[in-house]
Amino acid sequence: MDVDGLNAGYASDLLEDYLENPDAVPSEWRHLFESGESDLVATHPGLVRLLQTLEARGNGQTDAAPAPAEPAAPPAEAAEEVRDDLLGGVAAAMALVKAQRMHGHLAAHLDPLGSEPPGDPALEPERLVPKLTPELQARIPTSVLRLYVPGETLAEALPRLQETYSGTSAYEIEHISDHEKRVWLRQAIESGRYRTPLSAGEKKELLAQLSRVEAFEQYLRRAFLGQKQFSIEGLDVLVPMLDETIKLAAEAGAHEVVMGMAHRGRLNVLAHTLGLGYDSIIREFEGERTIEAVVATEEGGTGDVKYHLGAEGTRATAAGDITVTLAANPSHLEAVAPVVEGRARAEQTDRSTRMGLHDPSVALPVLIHGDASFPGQGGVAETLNLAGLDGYSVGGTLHLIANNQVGFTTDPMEGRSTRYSSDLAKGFDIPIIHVNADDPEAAISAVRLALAFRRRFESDVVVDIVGYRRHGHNEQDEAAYTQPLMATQIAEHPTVRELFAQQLAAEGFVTQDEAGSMVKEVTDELRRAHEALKATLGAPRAGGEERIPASTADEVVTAVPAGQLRGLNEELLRVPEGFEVHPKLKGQLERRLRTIEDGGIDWGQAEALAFAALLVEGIPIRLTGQDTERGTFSHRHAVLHDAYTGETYAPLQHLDDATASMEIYNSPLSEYACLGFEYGYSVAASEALVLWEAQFGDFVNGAQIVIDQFIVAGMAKWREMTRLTLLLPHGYEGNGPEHSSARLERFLQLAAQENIRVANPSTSGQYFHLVRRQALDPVGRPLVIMTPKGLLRLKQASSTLAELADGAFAPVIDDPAAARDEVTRLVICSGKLYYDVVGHEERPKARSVAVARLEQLYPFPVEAYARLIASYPSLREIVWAQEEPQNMGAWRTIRHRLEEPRVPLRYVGRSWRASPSEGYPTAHLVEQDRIVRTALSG
Ligand SMILES: Cc1ncc(C[n+]2csc(CCOP(=O)(O)OP(=O)(O)O)c2C)c(N)n1
Repeated sequence: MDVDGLNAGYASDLLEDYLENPDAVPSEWRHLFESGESDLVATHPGLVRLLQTLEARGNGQTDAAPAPAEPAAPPAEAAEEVRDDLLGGVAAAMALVKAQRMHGHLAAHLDPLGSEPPGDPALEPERLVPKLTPELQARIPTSVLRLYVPGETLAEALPRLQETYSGTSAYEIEHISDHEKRVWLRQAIESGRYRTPLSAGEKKELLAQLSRVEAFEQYLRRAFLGQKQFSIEGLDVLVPMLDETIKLAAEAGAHEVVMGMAHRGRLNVLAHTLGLGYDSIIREFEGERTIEAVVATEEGGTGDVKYHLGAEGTRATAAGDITVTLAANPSHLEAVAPVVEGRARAEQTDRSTRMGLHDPSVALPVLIHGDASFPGQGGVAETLNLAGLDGYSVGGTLHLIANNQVGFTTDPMEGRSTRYSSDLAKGFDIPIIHVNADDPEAAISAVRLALAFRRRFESDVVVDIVGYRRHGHNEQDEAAYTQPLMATQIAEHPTVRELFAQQLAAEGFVTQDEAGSMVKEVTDELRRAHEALKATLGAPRAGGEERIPASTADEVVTAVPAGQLRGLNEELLRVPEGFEVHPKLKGQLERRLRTIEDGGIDWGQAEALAFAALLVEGIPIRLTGQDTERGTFSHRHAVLHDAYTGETYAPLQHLDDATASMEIYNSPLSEYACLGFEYGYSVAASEALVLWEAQFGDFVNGAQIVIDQFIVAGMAKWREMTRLTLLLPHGYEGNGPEHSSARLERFLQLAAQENIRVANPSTSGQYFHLVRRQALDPVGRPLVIMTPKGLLRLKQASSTLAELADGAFAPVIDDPAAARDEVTRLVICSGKLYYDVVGHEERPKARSVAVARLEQLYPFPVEAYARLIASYPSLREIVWAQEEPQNMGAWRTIRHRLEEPRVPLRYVGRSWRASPSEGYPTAHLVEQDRIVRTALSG
């Protein structure tokens, strides 16, 4: 192989690649480097240093002779023989070191049940070329190998290296594309900086924690036979790991640890990590609700099963008190992941500054995943993708995979296509630490390393805790039906507490008696709590149920004085000196100076004014969504781009009198994680107006779990208050089955007990008042707005300054031109269809027809509607007109509200359809025309 001339540069690049990762170069090059026959290898600075050391040693000098600062020329014939023998050996040693770092995990003893690791030929010194025999190993000094484990020669260092990378912990770090992170991790791992042995006191405390964990699970199982507790046993070490996490977070100055997890081990975490009293957990088992029952207006909420409830606790640490929250969680695995991230982000954001100051050190997010869920649920990938984005980063999340090597009854080989549950994280440059759950000291070290990395690089970290599941999926399941071999093995396997007690007894830290009494103490404590509780069961408890405040939306003043709006309008057009807005856009924006005086305030302008007024009133705003900064339909332009430099400027972040933050970000192309994130943010920041915008309303169904499980039900299940606002472009404009419908019917079907508000405003002024009402109403509720597309700039849908400066959001808009006494048919519609009806050629002829708009669909404006009907004395017919098919839109859910005993009600709209809209624009026009004609005269 020619490594001279033109090829030399290429070859030396390859050598560097090889030294970094032997597998990264074609095999013929690998063989060349490992053969020791290449001049290139002989001239490599690191190798040259080695040869000089060896020469010096040959000349009787010491090993400690300093290496030259600059690489010297290759030594001449004197080193020839040594080179033949050693150069290849060194290259092989380097390959071995790289292999340990990259593949050491394949030989690691991660499985508490003792399955044999697969190993890898690259890890075997005897199989390398040349063979790294013990003699050769003893001649290779570690100084040239860039190793951080102790040892002067490879022979001394290799066992340490193997122990480090292939022990009961293992690491996957070499996939990380950032050199600094890789080197930091190698140093941290190999130096053992985070593996300092626990002190005697710490060891005893660790045993005490494991005793608490075990005694708790065993007590509940015996006391409440067959009740679901989703036992943690087999992954007991998770609890001490969380304790270490909390301690380290407090030491690093965090005020809060925000956690999310599923069912597995949750009760144990509630008791021991959050500090919920044993009595409250036992009460749940006894069938009483401890989290005070949720009362949504009249009937009350549903509450939730015990292993879904959230909680908040305060933990005292040497560094001070720290709040620990566990987010309430639906059964839908991993759905809580983005919610936790959003909550953490809210905690980390100072919303009293105009841009929102973000300090990730304030709160640490911790997510506990299942080993089947982590690779299986797509929301995990969406969530991981948020980590590095400006609008979403939380300074790194600690991910703990509670890996019990089974998902319900599904084995890993049926549940994922990758070796490890954690492999997804590799694509996000996240370091992965695997640890055997039966080695509690290694598990504590894993947390220490993980958090040190997070702190240093503000990056996510994954710790894959490999354990087992001592019982079935829950306490009603028999594991041996489906995993018989594993179940037998587990039945014979001592608990981690037993193993650790034996270890500490052997090391002389505790006696077996002391270890036994640790368990007994906890069992006694549980028994006492249970007895005391039994005596109180059934008795009325103090405090009672706190009612959820009813909506006060009608009382909110949303109008803004005209003078103030004029001033804000001008400020919103202000850009820094020298900032060049695109010439075409500049003209469009400057038009806003005229419309504020002459009328024609369109959607984008009304929104900007609503936001600006809120910001000066001290209400923080966060708006995200795909392409939201500009607006999908190019109507918003909240973030301007200098036409020549590309620099950005958001006038809403520079208002003179603003006292609250305006966060605005384009989101990544995700609905599920992004909406979950905003839900979490909005719950933690209940004073803020948090809006999420779909590109087209259709796409919101990618986030259906967030809607069903959190947004509409969070209050009833967990009493979570949010004023999260969804902007969903909706309306039939001939764009086909998608891009037409935001699935209004779904929201209306989910609406009950005033859990959400659903509106379809038809003018920019209505939108202005609606948004402001949503932000200013002291009682927060989620709001779903069907937002328009064509109406964004439609003259008739625009408003005047007076309409913003007076008035309020009207849930129903009457026909302004109706000849009241003559009207026999009242057409009621919502949103954009109104303009199709009133703009139709048939409209002037239909004098006996009035056309009213229903602007708020839920809560249905019962009184306003009754007044509307009563105001038409000659009414003989009410027509509900909608664009959507009969099985979609509002019809089926509000029909009973529209019914009026004296006047027949009729449906006009598309027929029952499997798909929301026609695929052909011409077919759309025909259908739209038919609907309008029928409404007016059919
Ligand atoms: C989205 C979703 N799909 C299916 C289920 C039903 N389910 C409950 S637990 C479980 C297995 C979970 O396995 P894993 O993530 O490994 O956690 P483990 O129960 O083993 O701790 C499944 C499939 C669910 N809860 N959520």
